Amino acid sequence: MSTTIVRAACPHDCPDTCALLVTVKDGVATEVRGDPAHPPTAGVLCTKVSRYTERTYHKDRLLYPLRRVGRKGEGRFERISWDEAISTIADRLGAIALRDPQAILPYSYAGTMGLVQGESMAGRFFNRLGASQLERTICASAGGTGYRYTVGARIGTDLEQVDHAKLILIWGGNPIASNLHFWTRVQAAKRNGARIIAIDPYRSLTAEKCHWHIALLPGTDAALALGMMHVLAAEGLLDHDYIARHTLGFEQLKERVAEWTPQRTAEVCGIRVEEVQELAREYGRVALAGEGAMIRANYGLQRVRGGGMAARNIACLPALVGAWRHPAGGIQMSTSDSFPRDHAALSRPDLAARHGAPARVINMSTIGDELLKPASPAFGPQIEAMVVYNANPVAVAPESAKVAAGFAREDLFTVVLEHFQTDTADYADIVLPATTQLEHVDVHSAYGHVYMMANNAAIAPLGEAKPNTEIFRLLAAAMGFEEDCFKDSDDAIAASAFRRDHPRSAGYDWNELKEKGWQRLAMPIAPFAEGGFATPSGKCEFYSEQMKAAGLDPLPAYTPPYESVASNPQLGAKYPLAMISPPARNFLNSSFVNVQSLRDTEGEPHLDMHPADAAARGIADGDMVRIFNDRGSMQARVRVTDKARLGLVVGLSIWWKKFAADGKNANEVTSQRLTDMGNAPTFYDVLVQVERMAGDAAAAA
Ligand SMILES: Nc1nc2c(c(=O)[nH]1)N[C@H]1C(S)=C(S)[C@@H](COP(=O)(O)OP(=O)(O)OC[C@H]3O[C@@H](n4cnc5c(=O)[nH]c(N)nc54)[C@H](O)[C@@H]3O)O[C@H]1N2
Ligand SMILES: Nc1nc2c(c(=O)[nH]1)N[C@H]1C(S)=C(S)[C@@H](COP(=O)(O)OP(=O)(O)OC[C@H]3O[C@@H](n4cnc5c(=O)[nH]c(N)nc54)[C@H](O)[C@@H]3O)O[C@H]1N2
Ligand SMILES: [Mo]
Repeated sequence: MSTTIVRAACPHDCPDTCALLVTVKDGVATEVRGDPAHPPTAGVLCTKVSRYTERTYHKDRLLYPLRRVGRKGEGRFERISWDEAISTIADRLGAIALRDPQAILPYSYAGTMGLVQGESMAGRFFNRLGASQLERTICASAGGTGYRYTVGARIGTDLEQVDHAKLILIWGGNPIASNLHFWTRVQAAKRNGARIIAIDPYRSLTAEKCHWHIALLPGTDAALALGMMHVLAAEGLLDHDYIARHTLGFEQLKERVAEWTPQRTAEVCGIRVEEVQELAREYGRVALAGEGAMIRANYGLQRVRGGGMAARNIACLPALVGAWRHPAGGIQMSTSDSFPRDHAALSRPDLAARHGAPARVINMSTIGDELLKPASPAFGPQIEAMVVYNANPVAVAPESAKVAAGFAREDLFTVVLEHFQTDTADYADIVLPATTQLEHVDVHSAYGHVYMMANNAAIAPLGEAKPNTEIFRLLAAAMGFEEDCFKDSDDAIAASAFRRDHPRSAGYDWNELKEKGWQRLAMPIAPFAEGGFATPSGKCEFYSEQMKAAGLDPLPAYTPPYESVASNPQLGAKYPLAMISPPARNFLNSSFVNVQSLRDTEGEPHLDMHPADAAARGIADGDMVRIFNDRGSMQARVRVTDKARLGLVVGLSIWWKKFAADGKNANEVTSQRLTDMGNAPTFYDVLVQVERMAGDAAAAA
């Protein structure tokens, strides 16, 4: 009997990117623990990942290549050999590529965040093929763009400093569910006397545990930040020295925020005037006292029409009050740009050059519309083939009826690389079984801390599963791609992932990282204490020439949602309830929904609804309801609760459609309209109506 401990990294789309210790007994992974020595992980894992072996050894794991025998979406498949699968795919893609390779589209996101199993070999393959490029906007590109315009790069407050903060604004985030290791630090800060404030339309698990919860209307965060800046400027709560040395456009900003009186702000945000004033004063006071005033700006505030501007406005706040001076001050939205990743080496964009003009770009967030477009001079060729990996678009992409209709096209050839028979895999022509993190090698950056992370393979692949890299190697060989890079091993790719010539990752050595498991980048603990922003001016840009050039307002502004009762009264008369569908604690986007113990904890699709909104519709706690708008409908069981503010309904997500009674989820009602910046989706910019389903009695469950 042999027992070993293997160093690994959590691959999931979460800011925490934990260091794992995997216990392997006689070739079987028996336990996954958090590494106590890794400062961000500190020996703790979330419920989902502490049960990782349950997912890896799940009875429904895909273990063999499959060919569809039923209708698209029906989910009937038969086993085929790898040889047959690869030659079928190579023949189909090859024939399409002869006409126009841009009729082929890869579709992937962050099922694994690994740099090797993500965009390395797959990127090389599609670049060499000349396929359409996918614009990967589904999560973070609105806020990322707004933040970059202002601060220059997605760099922010160091997670390990949070314990020392005296004030923490948790703005549009629910860290107990989605950023657990940040929450642990918030608890430490709280014990040291910090005050914690949640800014969220919903009393989330996190908001419930904060000292103060400001329940603004969805999509109004940009206005709240403008109102805060108004108060700071009007009451002289400003760090004039920091402003003079490290910011650009203060005079114009002052003029702009003068319009945003607390009264106007409160009205737009649906909160009290005193809430605007108190929030600004407390923030200014703590920062100007030289104590840590930190903002954790998260994703909840970006998924609306004005999401980019909201992130930008909030990113202006720390510079106004000099909060960046303190290591536990400033703002963290993402630490992603801290990492000197070598994209050119990983995915080899140079391989596309042989095709002449750059390939067209297709936005993943409008995949429903894109799949339904015919060929045209403006669009180019119709999409004839899709290769999906690390993603589940039929469940997660907006306006799902159109997405499903697109995937159901008989003339579309679809390949899905997966661990499980997801809603998307049901539409595949060929399903290929992929390995999980315990079965392959990878290297990771993170977006909530600043450590490079190694993942060693703990066990042999289950069944006939193969790593994504190996699948694209086989496809490349079958299609006659002869470049040497298609023979690189996963270790060779990992060795090229970070730049050795960059001061933050100087001397990066993959073999050393594999052995140690993790390595901190050479990042300062207070990145902008002395300015040095990554913008064109080197300052925090209250006024942005880049935004002006992009046709945007160069100053902080407020863009109302597409769909709100205030911004669209006509639509609001028909569909008076704002709906948001943020992550459920026990799911990770749509991953883990099929792990029985985790699904049992979530129960079934729910809709949280304010008592007055429920009463007005004759809805009682436990009733089944239909949630609908012009795009579609879904069913859920109501929880009557004042966690949802009046006029708001909340459906924690993202359910697999096939586990819902009606085969639908929240994305039936979301729209494909895009944000002001970054071409991102507007998942939380949705109006619906809710009605009790006829014949349904409460307590049916
Ligand atoms: N357990 C778990 N963890 C996850 C994920 C998961 O699915 N499950 N997903 C991962 C991924 S991909 C991401 S992007 C992150 C997302 O995690 P977060 O950054 O926490 O973002 P969301 O979960 O989208 O929303 C967080 C909160 O924002 C609130 N919110 C909604 N609309 C608004 C608004 O207009 N303004 C404000 N201020 N708040 C609003 C919601 O009510 C919710 O409580 O988490 C990651 N971690
Ligand atoms: N209504 C609503 N919709 C949303 C959101 C919301 O809050 N509300 N959130 C949005 C956000 S923030 C995001 S990031 C997206 C997430 O959307 P996706 O990135 O599509 O995330 P998942 O749904 O978790 O699907 C990832 C899939 O990748 C597979 N996978 C994991 N590892 C591997 C691997 O190594 N190889 C292969 N081949 N497959 C692998 C998993 O089994 C899983 O099925 O969803 C978005 N959709
Ligand atoms: Mo995300």
